[in-house]
Amino acid sequence: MANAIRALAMDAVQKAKSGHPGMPMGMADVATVLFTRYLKFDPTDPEWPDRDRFVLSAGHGSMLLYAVLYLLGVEGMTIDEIERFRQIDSATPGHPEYGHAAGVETTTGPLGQGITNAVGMALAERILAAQFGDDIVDHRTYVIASDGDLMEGISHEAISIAGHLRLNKLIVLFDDNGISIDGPLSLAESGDQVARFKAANWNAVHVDGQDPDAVAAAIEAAQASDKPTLIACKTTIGFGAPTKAGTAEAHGSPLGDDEIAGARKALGWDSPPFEIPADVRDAWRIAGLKSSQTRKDWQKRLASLNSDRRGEFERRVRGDLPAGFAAAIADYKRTLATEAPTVATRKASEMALNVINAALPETIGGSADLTPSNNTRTKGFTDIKPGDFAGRYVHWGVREHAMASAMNGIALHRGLIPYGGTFLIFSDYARPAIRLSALMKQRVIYVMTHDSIGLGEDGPTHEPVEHLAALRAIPNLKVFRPADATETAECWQLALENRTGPSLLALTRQNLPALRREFVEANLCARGAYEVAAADGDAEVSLFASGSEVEIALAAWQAIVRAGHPARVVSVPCFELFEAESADYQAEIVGDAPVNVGIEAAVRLGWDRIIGRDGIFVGMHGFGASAPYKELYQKFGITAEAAAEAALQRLEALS
Ligand SMILES: Cc1ncc(C[n+]2csc(CCOP(=O)(O)OP(=O)(O)O)c2C)c(N)n1
Repeated sequence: MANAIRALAMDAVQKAKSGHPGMPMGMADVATVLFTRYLKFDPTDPEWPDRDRFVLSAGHGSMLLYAVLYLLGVEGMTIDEIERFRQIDSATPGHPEYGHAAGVETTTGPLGQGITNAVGMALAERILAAQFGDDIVDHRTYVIASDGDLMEGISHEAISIAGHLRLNKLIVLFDDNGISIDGPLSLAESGDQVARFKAANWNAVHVDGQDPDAVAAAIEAAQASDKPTLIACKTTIGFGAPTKAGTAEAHGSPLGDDEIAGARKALGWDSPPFEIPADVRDAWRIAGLKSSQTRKDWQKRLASLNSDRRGEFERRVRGDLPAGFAAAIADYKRTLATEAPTVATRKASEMALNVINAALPETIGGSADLTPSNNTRTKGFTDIKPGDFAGRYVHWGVREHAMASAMNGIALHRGLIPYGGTFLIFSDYARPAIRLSALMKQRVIYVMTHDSIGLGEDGPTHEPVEHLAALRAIPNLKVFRPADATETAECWQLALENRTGPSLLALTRQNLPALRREFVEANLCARGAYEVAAADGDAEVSLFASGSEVEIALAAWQAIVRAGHPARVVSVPCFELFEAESADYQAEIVGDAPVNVGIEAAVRLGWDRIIGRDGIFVGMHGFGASAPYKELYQKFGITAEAAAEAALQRLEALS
């Protein structure tokens, strides 16, 4: 049965003229033991909520996963798709991508992400079990990880948080083959992974990965462990290939016709490419049926819940927000309109979260050790602790990258909506995972405070300048920068309602006055940009700003109007939503004033799309500095006076 994986992998890579045969051939025995004997998975219902999750963290070995899904009989994973490995619009892309084929639980390929997604999945399982009971939620998360996964820095973050939280239903099968791309691992690594995992509070063992019984015994021991488990499986990369096995040459290129012929001989496999002997295929298909009764029993247990509980579980898995959520936000906005608080948007975010977390039992908050700064922990929240998953707040520790990647795992698991905080500057430390949230279209919400030089005294190491532009460049990520408490509530609503991608809220440390003082039921941030001050007559100047700079734009507007020139102000809380609007709406909001001014305490990149190449930009041109924030705004010339003066000078030059 394992040779079926090997044959499909080497033949598909050969046909595609690219790909990675070595890992699937080396790990074929381990995968066969796992999928045919232990993984709780039903090919006829691959989305079954209580299935075990399997993550191929070493995503370059994607043919291992595709071969197994085909052999088990997962709908859509046909032999044609295997033959179309790595071809356009196939279900079998170069690295596994979420959404192309049933049974692919997450997108992997950037090493270290998969194992960290799996930590999030294992955590989500425990949280949901605490909420719905073990009768409804009780599954494991298995990972195949490679040397590369474990060399990546993110793996340190992932294993330490998993060990700390005692995620004992997480089982990592490590392909301990001693080979990476450049050659033997000894070129760049001399650590002891088993010792490392043990030090991180894991159970960790060595096994012979080519011995199915040894692998099975290790999995059974792992299932009984009260800690997460690493099983270091000693394997031979490219197992069966006569000259390339055990060498880096088997890693990432087709073996070639002669080598494949030799491997067929060595493995005793005489079927032609893409043909699986009937007895082997039948054995796989029968193994695929093993969880069918378990799934039916689970469905009976779900059906026997009272209708409210069942309805709630099903709603959570579908990802619908509860009825009444929009009304709760509207009520809250009504209060804000009366109270008109002057608050930092990070504080406004906490205020919004108090309403949101009360209305949505599915939110799971957290922060990478900046809870009091990010304001992410709300009234009534209790902490998730080692072995105790009844709370709704995760202290991720100083692990931004793992927080983001594990939040992807939580979102992919279904049933929960994760949000997590850090400083906007440290979005760089989480960026590879943020990009994957966007690629995988997952509802993950990033709460990023201290969003400009407005953070002040901490200085240029902590002051983002290029980050908004860099984040706006990620396709399918919505970057929100609200200007007051009402906009913050609206942006939170939009983030939660955005079911097909991540959102990031960039929030201030410094206080901001209330911009919106009248209740408007509609979510004005939903179109990305809207007029907050109109011109009296034909505008000569249009001022555009986001977040904390809207206040500056309004003060500049007053000065320009006082000088006798009609002007208007547009708040731009979300570039991406604005660009999704009709050309008519965009033209109306951009307007046709002879002078456009953009104000944002960040670099100009991206603003030309709104203010035009000849627009005036009032913002940052280099790094920040350390000082009380009002002095920094003066020093860098991001003031109402500077903006008004630049606009008036330009008007004069044009006249
Ligand atoms: C973050 C990241 N860096 C680099 C790569 C490119 N890459 C793919 S596999 C690999 C290492 C291969 O070694 P190993 O992980 O041991 O896999 P094996 O050769 O055993 O299949 C590298 C560097 C990647 N996929 N992700």
